[in-house]
Amino acid sequence: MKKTTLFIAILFLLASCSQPPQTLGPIPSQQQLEWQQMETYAFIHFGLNTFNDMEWGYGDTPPETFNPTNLDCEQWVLTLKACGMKGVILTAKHHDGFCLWPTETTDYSIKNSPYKDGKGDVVGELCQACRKHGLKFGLYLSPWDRHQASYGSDEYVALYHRQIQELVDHYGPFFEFWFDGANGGNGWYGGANETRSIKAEQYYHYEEARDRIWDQYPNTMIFGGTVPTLRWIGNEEGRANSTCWSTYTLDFDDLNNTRLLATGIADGDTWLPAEVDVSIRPGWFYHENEQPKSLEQLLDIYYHSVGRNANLLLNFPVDPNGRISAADSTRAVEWYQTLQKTFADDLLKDCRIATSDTRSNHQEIIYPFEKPTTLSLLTLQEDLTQGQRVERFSINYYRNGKWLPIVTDEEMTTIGYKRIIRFKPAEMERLRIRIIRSKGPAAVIASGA
Ligand code: FUL
Repeated sequence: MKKTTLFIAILFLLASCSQPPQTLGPIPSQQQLEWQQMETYAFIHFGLNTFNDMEWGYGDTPPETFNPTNLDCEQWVLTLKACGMKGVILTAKHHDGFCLWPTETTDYSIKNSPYKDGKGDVVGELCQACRKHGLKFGLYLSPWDRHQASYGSDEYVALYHRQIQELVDHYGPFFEFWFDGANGGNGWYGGANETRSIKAEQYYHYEEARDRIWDQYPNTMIFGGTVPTLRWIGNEEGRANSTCWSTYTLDFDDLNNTRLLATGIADGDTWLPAEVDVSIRPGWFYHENEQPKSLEQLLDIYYHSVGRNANLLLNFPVDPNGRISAADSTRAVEWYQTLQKTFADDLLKDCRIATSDTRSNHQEIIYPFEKPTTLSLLTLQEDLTQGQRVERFSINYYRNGKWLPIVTDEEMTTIGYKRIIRFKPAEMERLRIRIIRSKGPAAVIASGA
């Protein structure tokens, strides 16, 4: 029997005797499961800000300044594929209101830029490149628009919905659609130069916005607004909490509670898995004086996102030439190859599971090694079709006649889709994983490195 299957079988057996496993609480939809399996995908922040050294354009920057001379969406896609990204989400419109596709809804678009003499369409070009090279495609369309005179009125909401409709009609399918959370404040607003505040929860009619997308592409995951199918992790530093539930409550206040967003809600009534968004550089947009994060920082980000039951949305700021810079692509490929090497060999794969100890009343599994083996990483995964169950576990190793705890800073609480525990390298004769507390019988698989 294959090791992994055996582990599942044993854990169910220990805890549930003859009862088949029951679902406890929310479980993911098929679309949420498939999304979770993507693990890593990219953000691209590109627009007027790129050419004006800004993060949040005010809405009055001239479209003529958008002038990439060497733009190549295939270069983006091939770079992202080389660092293991399964999809890409582009800022079709950021808060400044400038549209990267030739929209009918406003003149504040690529049509009035020198790029391809106004005939360019970055959304379309990236969409094509993704299709050609097999990368999933997604879009970010900022609800907040600092350019539009009508922002704050119903007229603007209708315009925003028309923009969604155009994008759906021309560029789908999308694996994910972002309704960004930054909403209202000061802006140009057609020359008004004022501060406008709205109540996001009601103002944007998010249900209708979502339905426009789902009418044609029902498998699109939704970020933000009042109707999300995934949740923001609550920070932009690349870090989920070590306790990270995929369950939550769909209450608008909770959706803005950064402490809860990082941990999830153990008894939440909705499956709402976490996404960690972070930029490879300090800014979301390109700034010449910024450098990519170090390899160590990127590895920490991976272990603190994918390794803590969250997906990783890693941003690449495209430069004013229209390229992902060599510094960023070199670093990201190095990062991906390091991870590939680290996880190439599963050191548990040849273990014959010989012992399972029920005396403690815990679900547990012991891996005896044929010869002393050094491990420093353990990957655990729950079968999410049964929901997320494990609340506490422990990892021990056997050496010279004694069981010892592994040495790690990680709290050993939740597992979820994937949990990677890094620990001080330890040579061991056996490894023991014990499920100490769980909402029900847990189905967990493990691999080691
Ligand atoms: C935030 C925005 O304000 C930032 O500019 C960036 O787009 C980030 C991903 O989301 O809410």
